[in-house]
Amino acid sequence: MKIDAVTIFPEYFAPLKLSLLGKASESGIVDFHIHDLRHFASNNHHSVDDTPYGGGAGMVMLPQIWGLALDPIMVDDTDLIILTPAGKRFDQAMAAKFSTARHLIFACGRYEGIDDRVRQYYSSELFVGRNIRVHEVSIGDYVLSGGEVASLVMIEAITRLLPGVLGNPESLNEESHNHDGYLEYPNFTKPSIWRNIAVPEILLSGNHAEITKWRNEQAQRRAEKNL
Ligand code: JF5
Repeated sequence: MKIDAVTIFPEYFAPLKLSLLGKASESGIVDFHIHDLRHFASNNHHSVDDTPYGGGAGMVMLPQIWGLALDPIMVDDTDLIILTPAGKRFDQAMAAKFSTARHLIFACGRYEGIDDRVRQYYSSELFVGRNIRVHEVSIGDYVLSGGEVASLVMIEAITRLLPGVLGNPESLNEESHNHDGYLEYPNFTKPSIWRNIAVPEILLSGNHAEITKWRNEQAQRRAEKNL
């Protein structure tokens, strides 16, 4: 999978070199390219934004600059992801869907966001015919200062699903352990008593049928929020 990100702060993407993502990149499973939007700014001040038509607070990112940045990387069969608090909520199902994509582009807005004509332009029939899809995505109901951290969240959730990235792929798919991608029962390890708190007896019993039953009950309680 190829992943491009366009940003005025390329340094935000330094963590892509670390841990699981770093290894996935070194092994060629994923190919990251981070682009500095400011390189496409042409005036003396290298401006990437201007005041909003219709008035109001803040600044809006210039469509011409985004067009120059996106045109050369917008190949056939691409999913362009625009991060915005107003987008469709990112969840595990969306991560699974994007993990089957060939090419993702993350457009990281700052200020009040990107001129909406960028979304409109790359959503047009011409691009639909080239298998280019545009998605406005939110990682949650809060406002960040830019799309960079939201992109990192999505990149981590998506790339860990790629074949060969996780050491133990069984932990991804085991139905009884998997509820939207995370464990919902409480976990314990050594020592069996820590600061006078004991691990539940059942987990030390070796009775795997009873352990599975107990874990399912715990997961159920947590799902019902009467923890
Ligand atoms: C952003 C305008 C983009 O704040 C976010 C965000 C919140 N949830 N998901 C994404 O993105 C940055 C802020 C303002 C455009």
